[in-house]
Amino acid sequence: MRRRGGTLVPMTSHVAHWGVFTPHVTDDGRDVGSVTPWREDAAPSPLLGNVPGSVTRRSRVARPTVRRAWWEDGPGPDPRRGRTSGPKDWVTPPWDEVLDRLAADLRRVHAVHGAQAIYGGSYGWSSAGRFHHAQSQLHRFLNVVGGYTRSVNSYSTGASEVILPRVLADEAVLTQTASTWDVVAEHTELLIAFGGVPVKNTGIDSGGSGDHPTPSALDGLRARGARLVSVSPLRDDLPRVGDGYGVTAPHGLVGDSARPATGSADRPRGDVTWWPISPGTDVALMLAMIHVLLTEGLADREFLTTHCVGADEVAAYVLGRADGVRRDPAWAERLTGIPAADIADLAREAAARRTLVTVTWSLQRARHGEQPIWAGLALAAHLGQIGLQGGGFESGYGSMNKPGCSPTAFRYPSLPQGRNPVREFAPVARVSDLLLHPGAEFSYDGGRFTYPDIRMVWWAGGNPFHHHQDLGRLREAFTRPDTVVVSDPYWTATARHADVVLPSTTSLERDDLGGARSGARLTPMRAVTHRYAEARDDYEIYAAIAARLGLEERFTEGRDVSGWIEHLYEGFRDDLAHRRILPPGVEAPELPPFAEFWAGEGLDLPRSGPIVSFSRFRADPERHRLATPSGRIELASATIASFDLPDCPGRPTWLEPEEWLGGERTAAFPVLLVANQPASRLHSQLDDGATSAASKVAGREPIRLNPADAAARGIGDGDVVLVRNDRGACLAGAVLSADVRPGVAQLSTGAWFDPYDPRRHGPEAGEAGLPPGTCVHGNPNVLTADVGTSALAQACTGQHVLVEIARWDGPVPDVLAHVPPTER
Ligand SMILES: Nc1nc2c(c(=O)[nH]1)N[C@H]1C(S)=C(S)[C@@H](COP(=O)(O)OP(=O)(O)OC[C@H]3O[C@@H](n4cnc5c(=O)[nH]c(N)nc54)[C@H](O)[C@@H]3O)O[C@H]1N2
Ligand SMILES: Nc1nc2c(c(=O)[nH]1)N[C@H]1C(S)=C(S)[C@@H](COP(=O)(O)OP(=O)(O)OC[C@H]3O[C@@H](n4cnc5c(=O)[nH]c(N)nc54)[C@H](O)[C@@H]3O)O[C@H]1N2
Ligand SMILES: [Mo]
Repeated sequence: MRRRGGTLVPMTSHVAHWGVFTPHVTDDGRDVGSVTPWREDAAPSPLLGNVPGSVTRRSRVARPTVRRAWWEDGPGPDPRRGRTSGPKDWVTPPWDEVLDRLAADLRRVHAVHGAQAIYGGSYGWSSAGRFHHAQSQLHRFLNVVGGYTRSVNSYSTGASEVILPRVLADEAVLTQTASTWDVVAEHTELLIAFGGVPVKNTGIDSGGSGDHPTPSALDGLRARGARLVSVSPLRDDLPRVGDGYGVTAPHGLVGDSARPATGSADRPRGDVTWWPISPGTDVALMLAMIHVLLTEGLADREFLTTHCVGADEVAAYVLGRADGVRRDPAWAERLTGIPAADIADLAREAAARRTLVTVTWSLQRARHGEQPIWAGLALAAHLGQIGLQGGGFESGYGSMNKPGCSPTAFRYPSLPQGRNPVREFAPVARVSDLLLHPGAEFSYDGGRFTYPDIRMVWWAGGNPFHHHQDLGRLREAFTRPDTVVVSDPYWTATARHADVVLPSTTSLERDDLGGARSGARLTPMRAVTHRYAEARDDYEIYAAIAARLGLEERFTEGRDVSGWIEHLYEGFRDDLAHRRILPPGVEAPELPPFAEFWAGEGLDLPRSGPIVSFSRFRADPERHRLATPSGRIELASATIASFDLPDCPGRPTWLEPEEWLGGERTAAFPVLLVANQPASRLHSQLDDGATSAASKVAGREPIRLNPADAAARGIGDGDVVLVRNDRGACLAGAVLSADVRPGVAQLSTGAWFDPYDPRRHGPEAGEAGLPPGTCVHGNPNVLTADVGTSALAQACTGQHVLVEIARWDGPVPDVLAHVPPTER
């Protein structure tokens, strides 16, 4: 494998989910000292600032590390798992012995319980790079060994992945064929953005692109004088001109100064209106707008008749024909806090102008998360502009550098995962239920299924103690299996809840291929630093275990890492040359042979676009039928109705959630916490990097609250606060901001879970009343509810939770989350 030293390797590109960049390696060749963003990136992500120093950071796992009780007493359920109290609870045997034991344990689980007893769902983002993608590696390995219980759908769009194929189109199709930003910037007159267009999220896409068009597209839209209505509890979900991603890399990025700012203050501001909606009530607002369109004769009857089914059912519900409840603006004002007259005016304006209705993915990450997508689609259908330039409905603008970006016309190469003979599965966000309730039945997408009895959990490239809800319950769930294996480069909270921790390399330490569908570059990712300590590639780890099981040849097919990378590239090149993966009308690009590609900077590939979503369906709904049962947009679904689910009826419906400002729980927990994506990092990744570290307040994750709510509680800017409810508590650092709606607070996800343990953090805070298990760092998932969106999708509901907030005047424990448990 290629190793590099020296100070500067300027022509080497690398790819992270937050972009393409050049890493500048330190003199000793062990780490990255600084980075230069890709020269053609109009808006490089500030997350690049987390990269320098990430190879040798203290939080790296240096060598295979095993929980002493598992090593000495053998596998089995253990209430002490995840509750180790210091270095003496861990042992660090040599790689060979650890791999021997894992091979033996895999044999045991297969022989005694069967392949379905292994949970290989292993959800998570891992890192960019087509070959070393951690889940693909793990899944291929587990398939070679005999299979595993898998997870279905994602935390991102778990509700739309299930409901959208039944009413419109596959989530993936919707994303890939969303109207491109250039079309929107040129044609949209009124943008009604539920959840805003949170530019902070658009530095990211899976695989990483060198192109971030959202900030300039928004500027273009504003410059044209379009009206933008941002419906969101946070004003900055539609950033002011020049605010860009909302955070900056504290030490700057090399080469960044040459770049024009993402917006400039003297550009016209357009007409931006902030509608500070009560979280979780968007459906009411959407239905009330439909009410206005129907009662004032503004609904597009023709479009509803020719392109949709179910409009009558929606009308009956909205007009209250069956139950006498009119879903009109006055009704919606009581639920949403938005004045009725404004709602009515916006509906009229929307009917008169070229209007685009967008919903961010966040809206579905709450109870009944299926409904806002469906109701948003219904609103757009009543406006009748679906399929027109700059009009219609889109999901996920501003959620990622993906919807609205011109996609590459084909798939990139990836590691074949083989076949999984195991039928058992769990919806991804039901992981605690799966581990806690073997044999229990659950509903999903109209079916009834049973959770298998999981004896072994293997996680690579994900961090459930970052991403899952109700972490106290997840801790309990993680005590149930016999064996928990975690591969990660870093000592995440999930690694701390494992029996066997396998130190993986980071992408900077290995060769790979980089590419994202929203970008159009295939990048040779050459290793830039030495490997850290005893870290190994996930591939090598699985190959070594496969060898112990007599399955090495099946796993490796006789290739080493370089062999695989060349094989994947040449296969891709051949597929393109023979047009196997090219849609009609796209010219086949000619790719150089591997050696030439590998020595270069990367290849530009064709992109599709400009795209106007659903334009063909609009032009001819018979010839271009949708993949729904009726071939049309289903504003009501006979299929979903037939499932008879109280929490997901057969048409868009306002259903009161448990965690919202209008409910009974507010008596005890009056503040609605929005737990959204962090502006300063990707999820929990590189939380100890410079951009993320600079965002912390009093060493904790910042919690933003409205000055009035802070004053009522005697909380000042920079104070440490205790955020709590009946599930758990965390400390956080207060930031007062009028950009947050009154009654709402915002605490992003991703601060590494650091449960208070008097043995590690010292007894003082506990004596002052800090409950054990309180996250001293600020992870909101200690508070969130572990319930699905509904019995239809069973998706993540982590975005909203009711809490109370108070100033914490007791001793403040040090955050130990970034210190390996083998040290303290
Ligand atoms: N409350 C609340 N919770 C949420 C959300 C929310 O809105 N609110 N959002 C949800 C969403 S949308 C998502 S996608 C999830 C994200 O949750 P995750 O995807 O689980 O979060 P990450 O921090 O990206 O975890 C990736 C892990 O992979 C590791 N890794 C990186 N490269 C490699 C590698 O090469 N090999 C190995 N073995 N490991 C590697 C990283 O160190 C990191 O620990 O969070 C969800 N959780
Ligand atoms: N910097 C950064 N970017 C990211 C990520 C990251 O971790 N960091 N993660 C990536 C991933 S995996 C995903 S899936 C996407 C997620 O994309 P989203 O889910 O869209 O992102 P969020 O930031 O969770 O939420 C967007 C905004 O929705 C608003 N919102 C919350 N609840 C409501 C509501 O009830 N009604 C309305 N109208 N608005 C509401 C919040 O104020 C929030 O800022 O982001 C991606 N981009
Ligand atoms: Mo996500």
